[in-house]
Amino acid sequence: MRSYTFINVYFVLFVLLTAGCQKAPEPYGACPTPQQVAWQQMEMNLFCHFGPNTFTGAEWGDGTEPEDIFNPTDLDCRQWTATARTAGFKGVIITAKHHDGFCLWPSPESLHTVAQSQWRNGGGDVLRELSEACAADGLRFGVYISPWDRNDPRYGTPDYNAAFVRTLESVLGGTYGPVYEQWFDGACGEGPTGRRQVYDWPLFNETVHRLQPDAVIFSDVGPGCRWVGNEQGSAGRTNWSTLDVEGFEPGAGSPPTEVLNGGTPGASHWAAAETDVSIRPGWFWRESETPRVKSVQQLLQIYYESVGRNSLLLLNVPPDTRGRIDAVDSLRLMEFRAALDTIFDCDLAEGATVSGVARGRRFAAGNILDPVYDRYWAAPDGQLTASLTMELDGPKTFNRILLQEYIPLGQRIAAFHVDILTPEGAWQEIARETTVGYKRIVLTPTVTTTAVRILIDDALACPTLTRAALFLDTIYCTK
Ligand code: FUL
Repeated sequence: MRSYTFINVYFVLFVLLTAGCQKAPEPYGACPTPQQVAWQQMEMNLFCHFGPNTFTGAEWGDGTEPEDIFNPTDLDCRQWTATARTAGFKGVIITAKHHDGFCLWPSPESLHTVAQSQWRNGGGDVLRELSEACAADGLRFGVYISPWDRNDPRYGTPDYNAAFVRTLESVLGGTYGPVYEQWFDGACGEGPTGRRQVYDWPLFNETVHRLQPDAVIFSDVGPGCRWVGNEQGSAGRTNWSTLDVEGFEPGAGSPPTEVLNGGTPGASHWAAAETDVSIRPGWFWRESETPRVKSVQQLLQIYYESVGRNSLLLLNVPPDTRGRIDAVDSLRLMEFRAALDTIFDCDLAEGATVSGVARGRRFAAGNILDPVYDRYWAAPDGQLTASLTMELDGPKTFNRILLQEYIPLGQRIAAFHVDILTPEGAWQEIARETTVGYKRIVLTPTVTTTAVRILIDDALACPTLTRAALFLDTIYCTK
């Protein structure tokens, strides 16, 4: 009788202890909202610079361009979205209003819009056509609306901020459906003697959140996501999604570009980096630049240095004067897609056996092979280092290691390295890096091995990993 009682007590204790370990780790520090997680999972989006500059060849129009200059001869937004979808993009962001102030929709707040142009006798609306095309092709729709306005006579006066809010309202108020991202450009080229506008950023952000609660707001400093600090397509090799935003604002008041490039570990605000870069030398289409559309090699490098470095890629592919994506650009996008599919279609870690200390069965090491994002490995509380060994399903040859943290619980890993097993049975280091974040793709020499060891050397809290995969890239030359 007594021994039964003991057995019961031990059993209950055992169940309680294991149940305790099965609890997910507490979130660490600043964490993304569900909207920010969904945004990061989009990975690649299309940027479309389109407006009077498409017709004048300027990069920054001065706002005096006659409205009639905007006259696409054959606008077809379904051609943009079909191209984007086939290339693997999940959303499209259009320059609804660039710095020249011209509105691609009939904004009631301006007399410098499609409504004043000869295009479709003033009856056209690019935002309507694009938002409908996005919905039809299963893409999310986003807008760039420049605060700097070289046409609006109110710019530089107290009236401008309220006018800009009404401009936002006419785009975000519902006419064009859900908007997944609002892009606020911090650029202003007025110079020291130009008009000076003190922007009411809190009011602008509140307006976006009020009308589009799910929209992620881009600016140099967020609040939704941040500029990566350059227009070359390169996020920091160390790249934290957290950023210290206290005392900073978009434009001249933003943190130094190196900080934007790498984020701030453990900072109190989540604003992952977005890498915006153009497929052409300029942001707008120009016939003379068609021979300089980026090569597949350049696009792969950008992919590795953006998506592969915990950033979202916003690739600009500007429509031409017809209002279509140039055949050279769309062909290049298809080649880029084909290259990505060739490289990433075959995960060489599939079929591996993974071992390593976990915080319980629910968070077992083997979860890193499961592509379901919400199934992840996690270390026990207080453990800031870890070692996960993957015994591969036979000898495998690879040169790319893909790792993903489970970011809803925060970004934790601060340093890691990767070893492979040599034929002599020793471990040999092939990569040493710092951050992982939502997605990290490490480029290594081409190696053949039967086992891989991921060693987490430092973390801000007990680490998580939701994915580890191995690939062989025979297309992108690192030399
Ligand atoms: C910059 C702008 O000044 C460029 O014209 C372009 O729109 C780029 C994406 O952002 O700040």
